[in-house]
Amino acid sequence: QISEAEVALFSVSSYACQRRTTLDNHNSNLTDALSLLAENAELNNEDGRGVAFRRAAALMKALPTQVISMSQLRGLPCLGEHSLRVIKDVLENGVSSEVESTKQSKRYKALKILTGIFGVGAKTADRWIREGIYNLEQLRHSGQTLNRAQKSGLEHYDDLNEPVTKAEADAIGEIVQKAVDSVLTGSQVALTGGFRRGKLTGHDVDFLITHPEEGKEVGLMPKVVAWLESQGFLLYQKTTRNSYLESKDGPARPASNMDRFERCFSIFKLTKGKEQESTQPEEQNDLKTKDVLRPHMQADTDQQLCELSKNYQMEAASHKIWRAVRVDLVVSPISQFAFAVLGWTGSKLFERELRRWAGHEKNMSLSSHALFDNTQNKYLRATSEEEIFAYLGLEYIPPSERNA
Ligand code: 8DG
Ligand code: MN
Ligand code: MN
Repeated sequence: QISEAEVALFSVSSYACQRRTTLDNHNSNLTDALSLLAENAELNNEDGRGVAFRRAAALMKALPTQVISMSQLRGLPCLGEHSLRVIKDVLENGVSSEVESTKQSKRYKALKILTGIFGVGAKTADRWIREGIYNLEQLRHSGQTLNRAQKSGLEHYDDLNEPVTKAEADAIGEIVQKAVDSVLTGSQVALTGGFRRGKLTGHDVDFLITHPEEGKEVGLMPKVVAWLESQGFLLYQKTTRNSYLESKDGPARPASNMDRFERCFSIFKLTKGKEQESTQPEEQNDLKTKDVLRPHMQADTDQQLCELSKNYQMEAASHKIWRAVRVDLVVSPISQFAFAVLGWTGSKLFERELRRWAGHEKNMSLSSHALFDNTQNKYLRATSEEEIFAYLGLEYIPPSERNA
């Protein structure tokens, strides 16, 4: 037993953008529990509750040591009644009963599986569940109409749910750089998202593209995409043009946290590492069932056919020399580049907290395009992230410490 007096109290700022959050987390038992409840809330379109759990999880992530007693949490911000209940449960029982029952619920499992399909959000998954669709098998046989993204997402489901490694991110970075160099010399590519924060894996790879001469970047995305397509690097792409200049409601106040850059959501076809490449010739990738079902193997019953088909799939998967990877490409004019880099580096909660800080504490509006000072009624120009933090009156936090 530790006495009250021996317990170290933490002093932590209330906005995540005032804190340094590295990847080394001393309270993953607590943050895992809170993050799962946050995710569940988001999957059920309960955004307020989702943010509350995210903020609580981020606070626990920022603590310098492991929490062992509730008394250590006295006076800490961001911890609501519900989050405290969950933390108490984990500290006392090793697990949270609410987390355990959520994990086991049929609805949560189905929401996870269905939203694991690229192009499927919480709303679509909810509609499918109400129609009795709980898994991929049922979805495939349901006759539901899928859009282009969802078809691609279903086709590459396993690959896209397999974490992307830093080595894969770098390999894709080289391809994107090559594409950009081929269509407009002098263009620059920056790795953003989780990999810029030092994460070792991610669910996708995020890139920001710009050109040092303002205006040269206009129309760049379609050219980059065309090049990638011509080289066979794209399994799927959807390009959206820049809508920043045409908007009436003012650039610093986008409708949501979606920005208006020219962007491309894509699925890359990435050739696997060299060892595999040299031992597996390309044609083997397109094995048909009949090629794998050796002639002497006769499938007499459906069950045998199913068995053989499973063997084929396993064999085909082991021969596969490429994998599908989600890639986000964004083009920014150089004048907005610092804001774009800051906005696309994340984490999502860090970004949300930066905007909340700007609005509530500084009467400013921050977006991935610009910073507007509502008091002075003017835009504040910046060419680096450091300058933006300075305008906001915040200590500079490097990307590796934005893992809130
Ligand atoms: P992960 O992929 O490694 O799992 O994590 P991540 O890299 O942190 O997450 P992400 O979902 O790829 O998002 C990366 C950053 O990009 C994050 O800060 C949120 C931001 N982002 C979007 N969409 C948009 C958008 O439409 N506008 C802006 N400004 N930022 C966006 O994901
Ligand atoms: Mn990412
Ligand atoms: Mn992304």
